[in-house]
Amino acid sequence: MQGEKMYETLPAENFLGLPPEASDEASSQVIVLPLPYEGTVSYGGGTREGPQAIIQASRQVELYDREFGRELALEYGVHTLPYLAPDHASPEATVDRITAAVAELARPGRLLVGLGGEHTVSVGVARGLAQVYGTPLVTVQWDAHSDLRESYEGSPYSHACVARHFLEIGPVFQAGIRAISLEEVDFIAENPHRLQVHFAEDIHGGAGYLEQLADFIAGKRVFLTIDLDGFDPAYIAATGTPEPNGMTWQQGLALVRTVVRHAAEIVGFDIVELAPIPGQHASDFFAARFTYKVMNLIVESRNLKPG
Ligand SMILES: [Mn+2]
Repeated sequence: MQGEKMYETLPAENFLGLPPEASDEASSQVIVLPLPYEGTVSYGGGTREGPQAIIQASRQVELYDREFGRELALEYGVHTLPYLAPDHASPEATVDRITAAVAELARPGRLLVGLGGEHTVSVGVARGLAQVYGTPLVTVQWDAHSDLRESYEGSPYSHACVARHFLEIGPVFQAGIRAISLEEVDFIAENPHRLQVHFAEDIHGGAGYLEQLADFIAGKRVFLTIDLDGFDPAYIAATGTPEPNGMTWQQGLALVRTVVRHAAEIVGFDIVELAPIPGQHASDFFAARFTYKVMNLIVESRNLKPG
């Protein structure tokens, strides 16, 4: 919008609280884009505070990753950008702004990480990545909700509709789902070739869904979108729409490991829907630590792959 700033202030700390030599823009392999947007939230509010809470909590995360035996972030570098200002004209205008920013920032060899914000921000992240890497771009969505409504509370850019937009750029694989409408169930039945939905009870029951995920993404470029309400409220209470019978840390990492192993490349990921609860740090810290772990898995696998 005219006269409105594209970016707001820099976060007080960068992600992980890294020293300048491990967080400068030129040499960092990972770039963090904070997206404090909250416009169509339907239940609990507060997602606009999500990026700040994740960055603040990330300062307490150990840089040493026991799986790899190294302080990985100091090797690959993580640059944190200023907060991208929402465009208050409409949700669509904000999505357009995020799309433009991501298209400018993403490039081969650099991992783009979005920190939401409500899930609507992911539409901009996915579109921006698709502009840089081309289509089809497969979306893997970790979520309690299918987000497949055509429109919700008057807006096709509601957080309840994001997966419809992911489908515009490629097939979609969803896992952890446990809250869904009749309209969405019908839509899933009508779109078996480009949409796979795996429900929480099937994953808890040990169904072999990771093999189906591996097949779905084999050799493809992937955008990974992690709605924190995919996890159980016991671990992440601070989301706008918490749903019982959710997923564990280990189940989340199993999904990420499968994508890392079988996709051609994860070109970007985002972590969305944290709505921090003052005085309760556990959700913020879980989000920060999971974000760092996903970064480590993706960057390490990239640096191991030839070419
Ligand atoms: Mn959700």
